[in-house]
Amino acid sequence: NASNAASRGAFIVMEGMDRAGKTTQVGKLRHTLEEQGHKVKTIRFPDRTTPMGTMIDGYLQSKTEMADHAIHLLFSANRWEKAAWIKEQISQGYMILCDRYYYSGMVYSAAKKNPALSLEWARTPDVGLPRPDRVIFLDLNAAEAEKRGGYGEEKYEKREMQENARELFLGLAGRGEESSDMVVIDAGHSVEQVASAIWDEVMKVVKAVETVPRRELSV
Ligand code: NYM
Repeated sequence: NASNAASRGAFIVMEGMDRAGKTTQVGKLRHTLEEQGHKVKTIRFPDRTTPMGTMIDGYLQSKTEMADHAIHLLFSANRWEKAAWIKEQISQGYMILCDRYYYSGMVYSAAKKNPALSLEWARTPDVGLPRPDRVIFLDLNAAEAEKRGGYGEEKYEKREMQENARELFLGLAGRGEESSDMVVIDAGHSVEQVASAIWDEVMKVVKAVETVPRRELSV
C-alpha cells in the first residue's frame, strides 16, 4: 500500500570489475546518504562470514576445488541466506548498499566459458531474490585495472577471465530486467568524479522508491 511504499528504503547494488573502486564508492555513498538523513546498511557478496561463505572463501583462495556448477550454486545460496534480512531492512526504511550481487554471480561463472554453464542458466537460481532498485556498474578495462596495482592472488583475478567478465557485464545492459536496472559509469576518472556520477543516479532512485514498490527478480 501507499504508506508502506512511502517509507521503504532503496536497494542499491554496486557492481564492477575487480579494482574498479566498488568498496571505496560504497563507503562514500554511505557517507553522502547519511549526511542527507537516510538510514543506511552496507553488505557485500560473497558474505564470507557464514558457513557457506567460508566454503566460498576456501574456493577463491584455491584451498579447495569445486565443480563450476557447485560453486555457482553456493554463491547463489550465500545470497539466499541474506534475502529475508534484506527485505526486512528495506521495509524498515534502511537504504541497503550492496557490494556485488547476482550480476557478479552470472558473469563470473559464465566467464569460465564452460559450455554447460550459460549466462541464462547462471541467473536461474537467483530468481525470486530481492530485485535491486538500481545496479551501478563501475566500468574499468583490464589494462586500467592492472595499472591500479594489478590483481590479487584469488581465483578469477587473471586478465582473460577479467576481460570475459567485463564483456558479459556490459552485455547485461541489453538483457531484460537488467537493462532497466543497470547503469554503466566510467570508473576511469577520479574518485570524486565517479562519486558524483553515482550520486546523480542514486538521487533519482531515492525519489523513485517513494512510489515504486519493492520487487523480486523474475525469469
Ligand atoms: N564472485 C562474486 C563470483 O564469482 N560469484 C558471485 O556470485 C560473487 C558475488 O568472487 N572475483 C567473484 C567475484 C570476485 C570474487 O569478490 C570475490 P570480492 O568482491 O573480491 O570479495
